[in-house]
Amino acid sequence: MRSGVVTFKLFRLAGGRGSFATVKAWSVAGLVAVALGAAPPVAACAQDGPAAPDPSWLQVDSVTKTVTFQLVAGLTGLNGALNFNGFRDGGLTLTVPVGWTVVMHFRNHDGMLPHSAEVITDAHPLPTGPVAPAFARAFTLRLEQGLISEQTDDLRFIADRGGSYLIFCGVPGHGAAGMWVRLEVSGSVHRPSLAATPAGKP
Ligand SMILES: [Cu+2]
Repeated sequence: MRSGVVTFKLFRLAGGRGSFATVKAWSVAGLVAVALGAAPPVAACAQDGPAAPDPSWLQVDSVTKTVTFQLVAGLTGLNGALNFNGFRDGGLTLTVPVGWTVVMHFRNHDGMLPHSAEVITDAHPLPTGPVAPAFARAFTLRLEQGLISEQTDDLRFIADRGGSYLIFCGVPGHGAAGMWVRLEVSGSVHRPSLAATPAGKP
């Protein structure tokens, strides 16, 4: 009966994502899960990206009020690598106190596609390409063309206005396809944090 469960899950995934590569990865994970006697839902969680953000992605200097974030485009194969740090569609939120300096060390880990990043105002619908950044210098070089595999660039800005923002890939079509996570600039927190959050439209 196990194989029946796995087949159902693969079918459901194929309908939801429509990605052959993802389905293939799932089928392997499912078979491994069955072989090990693990429950398929555990494998399902693992395939959706890290269950929790890696603490090493965030460095906090409370003296200079600077938060440094390792922002990695295409860290995993999730969503055809259209993800930041393995999260898509707002599934990761960086929260910083108002007035802090934010440094994002951007790196493109995707071996196939170019990517970029910019901080933009939360928008409906999502832009189809680059838009004006919400803060000065809150964008990478070659915002529209993207940086190629293993290229890096830094975003550096002062989060001087509270609100809800998106960390968005400016390469046409990527952001709208889910390549964005969230930045919250809050007047009611005293320390930056990074957390998995419900994925969905902004
Ligand atoms: Cu991209």
